[in-house]
Amino acid sequence: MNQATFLATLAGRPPTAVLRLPANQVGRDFVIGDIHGAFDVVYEALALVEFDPRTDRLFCVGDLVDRGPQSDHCREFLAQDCVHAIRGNHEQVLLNLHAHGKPSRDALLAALSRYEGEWWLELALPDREALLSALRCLPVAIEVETETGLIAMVHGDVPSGMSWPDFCADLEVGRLSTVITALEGRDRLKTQDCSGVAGVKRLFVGHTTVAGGPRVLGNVWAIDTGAVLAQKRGSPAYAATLLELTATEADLQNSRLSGTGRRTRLVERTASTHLHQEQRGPVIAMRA
Ligand SMILES: [Mn+2]
Repeated sequence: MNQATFLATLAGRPPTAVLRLPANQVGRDFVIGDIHGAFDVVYEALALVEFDPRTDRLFCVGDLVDRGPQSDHCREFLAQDCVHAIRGNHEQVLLNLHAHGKPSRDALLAALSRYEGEWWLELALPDREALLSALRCLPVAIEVETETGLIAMVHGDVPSGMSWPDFCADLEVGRLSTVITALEGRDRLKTQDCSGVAGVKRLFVGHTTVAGGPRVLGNVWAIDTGAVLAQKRGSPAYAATLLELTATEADLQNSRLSGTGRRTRLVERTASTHLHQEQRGPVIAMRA
């Protein structure tokens, strides 16, 4: 996405650039890496941790669509109260394409082929409109209060050396260079920059697929561990990663691969896993 293309999206700026949420007093908070249409892997992971949609929350670091087989489930997924997602560059591409009404067929085909988004063509027009409305509401970043401090997430990156409060201030005024880094930056991963992000306890990012589990760089955890690749290829190097927000590095070392073909990596807080067991009661599946 070049800057000229991106300018079109200023019309599609989210009503809330940075979503700020209070601590979850009644359940657990989880975050999952890029989904890319692999929703059955997500539901499998949630079942493995006995996710309770009445009390638990699921955060997503963006790129819910394209590449995988179930992108058309995105709207139904986002409509669940327990799901809190930010936008990734793939969502932004769809918004860009439709920023000025119906795109030309050529523009649509070129972008969809580049981003493996051909599923879009199969959607009925009202469903496209409904999904675009949902995507427009996705914030660029989320921050959540936890008992260990403020935990944040963004799809791409925070510019190197920029603090979290400065980053949020930029997003709120729509500063283009910062928004682009938020959606598709990956310099920190490329350069293995461990300097971290000041002003926040931990930052989760997606966008850059890492093999062999999450990568920790300072207080930044890169958690796009290739859910869709696990689903499509069954390669042991890739798995969907579902973690409790406050999991520790020790928990990460003790994470386990589970589920069909061991395509899910679960990182649960050993100390808190059973803390709310009695309160949770019977588990309700998010989807039949
Ligand atoms: Mn991405």
